[in-house]
Amino acid sequence: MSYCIGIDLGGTNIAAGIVDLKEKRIVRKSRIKTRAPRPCEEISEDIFELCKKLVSFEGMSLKDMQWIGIATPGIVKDGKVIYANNLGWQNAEFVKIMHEKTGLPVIIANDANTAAYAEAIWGVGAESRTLVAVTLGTGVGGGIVIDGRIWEGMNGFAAELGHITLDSEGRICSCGKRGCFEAYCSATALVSEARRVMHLYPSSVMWDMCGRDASKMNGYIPFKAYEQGDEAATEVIGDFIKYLAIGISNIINILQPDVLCIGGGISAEGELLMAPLRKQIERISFGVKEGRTKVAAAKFLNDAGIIGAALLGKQEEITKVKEYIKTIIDNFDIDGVVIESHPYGNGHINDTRYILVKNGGEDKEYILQKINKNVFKSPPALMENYTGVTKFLRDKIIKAGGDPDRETLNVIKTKAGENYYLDENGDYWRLILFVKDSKSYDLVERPEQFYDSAVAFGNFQYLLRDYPAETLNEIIPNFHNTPDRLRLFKEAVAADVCARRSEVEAEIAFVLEREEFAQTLERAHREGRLPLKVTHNDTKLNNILFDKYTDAPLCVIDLDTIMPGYSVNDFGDSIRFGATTALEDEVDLSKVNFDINLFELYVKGFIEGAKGGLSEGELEMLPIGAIMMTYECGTRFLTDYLQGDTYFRTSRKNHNLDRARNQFKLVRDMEANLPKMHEIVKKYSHN
Ligand code: ADP
Ligand code: GN1
Ligand code: MG
Repeated sequence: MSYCIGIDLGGTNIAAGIVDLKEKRIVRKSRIKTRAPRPCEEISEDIFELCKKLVSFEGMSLKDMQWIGIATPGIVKDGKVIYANNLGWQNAEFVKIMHEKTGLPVIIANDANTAAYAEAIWGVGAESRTLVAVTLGTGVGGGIVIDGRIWEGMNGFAAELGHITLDSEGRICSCGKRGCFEAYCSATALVSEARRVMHLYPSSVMWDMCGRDASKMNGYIPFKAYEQGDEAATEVIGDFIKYLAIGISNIINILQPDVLCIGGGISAEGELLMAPLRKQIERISFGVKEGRTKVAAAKFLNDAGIIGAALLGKQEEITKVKEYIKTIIDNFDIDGVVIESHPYGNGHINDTRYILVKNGGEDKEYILQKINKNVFKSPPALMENYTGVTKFLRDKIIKAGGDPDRETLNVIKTKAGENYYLDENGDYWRLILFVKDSKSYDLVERPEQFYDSAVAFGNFQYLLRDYPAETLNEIIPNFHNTPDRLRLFKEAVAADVCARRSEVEAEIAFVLEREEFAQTLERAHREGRLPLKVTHNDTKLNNILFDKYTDAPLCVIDLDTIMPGYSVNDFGDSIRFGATTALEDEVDLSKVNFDINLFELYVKGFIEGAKGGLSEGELEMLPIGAIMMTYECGTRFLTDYLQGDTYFRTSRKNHNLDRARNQFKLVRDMEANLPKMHEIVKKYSHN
């Protein structure tokens, strides 16, 4: 059961949504008028009715919901709304009343805090420890999230960031004080400043933009006019950004959060606002180049309230998981205490977490992974390969004078001397060193990056050329045996366990039309034209780490599937994921195109990296490898879709289907480009 309800209670409207926590989406939402001020009991009754209606529309009942989370205006403490001016509430027992009506766990939080929580858990702060959100709306709201929990302060008044003072003799604020952040940086303040300044500039384009009627001014017009170079707007926006930078720098100087998120309608201005803002913040806040707070626009606009409210119930769960992770780490042979852990990366298979351990004054970073038992039937056999290969690489890297802690993965042993830990639930965990100052990419950002990754993967294969292949366990039999994948696909189509077949007849036909093609590499192998080598078998771009600062390629990771395989498949898997103009799960297929220039760069890099290790036959079959891996991966996504999404991690409805369609679009593109691909490979094969 992965559903819960999120309520966004506002002074004007009450919005409610059923949220699917697994697929990370709002399943259905609805809205009624608040008609405030009214007593808590009355408004609660309306919310209760709204919730009942909402679930019945989806053919469910309240019992199917895990909890109800509510974002409310006002000051919140211990389940009570201490004070909410626009609702007319004082010391309202909101949680108690709602719980009595619904029988469900009810969690409430202040609305700005809730919006911050949405960003901290699913939004721009999803992989960070601390997030501060500043919401620029009618007022300036604030929210602070630390270690997966909202920081309310000892009395519930924390994070009222709109009322930090920027100028004690400045503009009057709605709270009665002078010079509050809110009096300079709310949308309201922006609009009234634009009106004031506009009157000093009769020729400003803002006049036309608001139909010569100053009362029609809104928060977007000054930005639009600023973009056009309008003098009055430049003055207004200049001041706005100046004060925003001061307010934010004050917050950064106190907390140094990982992420400072800017929300509210104005955040929709994107880089027009963010670029100059970041520059000024860098100038006036404390910090060093390598470790600055990330200042980012919010991910959720209108739905932040519902989503954040729904996520409130996760606070307890997140705390529990963090505690459990500490007990897992205790079993590994390291010193110090875990001070931070959170989900990390975009892998589709394992549960990957970032771990920060403090030992005295020293910080150490690790990656903890729960090995996917559904995918890997024998984690101990897998870990035998994993440690064998990493030791082998470590020795070679040391001999070559490299940095073995950053150029390969390093497995930390358990206190019992094992290379994995088996917990009481039967789950297998491994701890590896976090490659310091590294990051991975899901899409090529600079073409050279793709070339670098090609050299790295080519070289990886070269380094393993003398690895004793006979000592490797076969982790997933027939992993890249495309005809066998086709067999499993046909079984899934015939079984059609989720009754999804009829929606995907076109995709099924696409796969079957290429049944003959699917045999190509296996046939070449049988005929002695394609040798088995020690290969990586999962060579997508996000399985390489780059230096966070210099962007130099560092380390090939995700060594779970190292097995005997075909070099052309390692080549091909990189192409399917990287030589494209869109992410692997992009839904808009007009954005998904095979990029022949990236293909060329990869060919060049891979051949160089392999240092002459590729035979004539292998070189010739590189383009086929690219089409084969794309076709095979698309087929695997479609198989998983038909089987009910049990293999690849999904985070939305139809995720696997979207991925399959995306891959098939690339297959078509590559097929059309096959002669050109062959030419390119020829060009680099003779060097
Ligand atoms: P999966 O099999 O689920 O893809 P990976 O082993 O590839 O799991 O890990 C998922 C992500 O975690 C990677 O794409 C990478 O971003 C990050 N990651 C994994 N190992 C490390 C490491 N040692 N140091 C830094 N980041 C890592
Ligand atoms: C999986 O583990 P990850 O996310 O790096 C999968 C690959 C697929 C890939 C598709 C063990 O890779 O085979 O090509 O997703 N890994 C396994 O993105 O099945
Ligand atoms: Mg991976």
